[in-house]
Amino acid sequence: MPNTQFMTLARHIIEGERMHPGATGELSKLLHDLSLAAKIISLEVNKAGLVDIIGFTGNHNVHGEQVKKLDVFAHDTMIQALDHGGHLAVMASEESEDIVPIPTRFKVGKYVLLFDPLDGSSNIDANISIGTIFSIYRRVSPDGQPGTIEDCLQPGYKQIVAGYVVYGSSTILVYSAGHGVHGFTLDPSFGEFLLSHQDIRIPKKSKIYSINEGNYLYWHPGLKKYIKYLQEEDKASERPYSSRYIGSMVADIHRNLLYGGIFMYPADSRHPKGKLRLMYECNPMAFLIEAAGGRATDGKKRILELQPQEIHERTPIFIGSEEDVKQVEEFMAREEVAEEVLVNNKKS
Ligand code: FBP
Repeated sequence: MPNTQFMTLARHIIEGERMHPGATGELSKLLHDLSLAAKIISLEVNKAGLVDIIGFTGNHNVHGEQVKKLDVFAHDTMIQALDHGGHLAVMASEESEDIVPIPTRFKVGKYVLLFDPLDGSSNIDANISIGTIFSIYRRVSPDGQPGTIEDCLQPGYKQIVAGYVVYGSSTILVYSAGHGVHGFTLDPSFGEFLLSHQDIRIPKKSKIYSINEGNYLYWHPGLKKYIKYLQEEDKASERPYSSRYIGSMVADIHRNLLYGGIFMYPADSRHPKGKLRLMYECNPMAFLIEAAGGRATDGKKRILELQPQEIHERTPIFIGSEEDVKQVEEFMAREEVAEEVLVNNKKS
């Protein structure tokens, strides 16, 4: 890789495509359009306190949540930046109940884009980091035709690119096209994403856990034991761990990617499928974290191997430093065995 001092995102993508003989440059153009949308959203987020974009629209989205003005702005910006380039067959967004077809006046392409236009939106008004999450597949329906729901319901391991943009103290776009995970910081002085974090590797073991402990009462008994275990003192295993939870998945995952850590949004007795969405939150993050040497499961099964049934389906997720994710899986499995023995003993 040449001198990276002025490695722009555009150049990095084109250099990456050279590793794919037969690449047409379409993916580079698609990612370029996506980065343009990120720049526009970043500008609006940065001045959110000044313009009338804070607060609610008064409408509710497909999840029954109140929609924020910035959510709609981010959704519309993504659609407008990406619907006319001729690279996409179809899109799907957290803010749209159904798949988003490419307007018939534009050429359809061979890629499929799923995105969460503004993740962590409950934090917007408090000026806490929020983000955009994206996931790209190759279409499975015939070329030249409008894309279909089947194009959007592919298992995560079929992603060809995934990433996120975090709008925080600076705006950083992190992506992987399967060759490592790289971060680009937006230089607002000339509006370019420049390589700032090359080939990010997540530490195998960490000292940070991220989970909404307010839900403790409703958790799986094995998870309760695991969190108590992390809070005990033991120098050899570097416990107690530190608890860090921002409540914006993008911001929590970004921190854990750089420092190491385990992020968990489990199923619980109130939310049997957890809260986070498989297609445009968990799959792209799992693709990134695995590409950085980490692990991502639903407590048992690899997130990327889950076969999606619908666009907005939810899944429990345990993601981050490999050894930590394996450990929480062991705690929960042990509890289930104990539970089974208990039930069988009661029967006998
Ligand atoms: P949105 O995409 O609707 O913002 O929801 C997702 C999210 O905000 C995640 O970013 C975050 O990890 C989680 O919900 C926080 O949920 P909770 O407030 O229940 O801990």
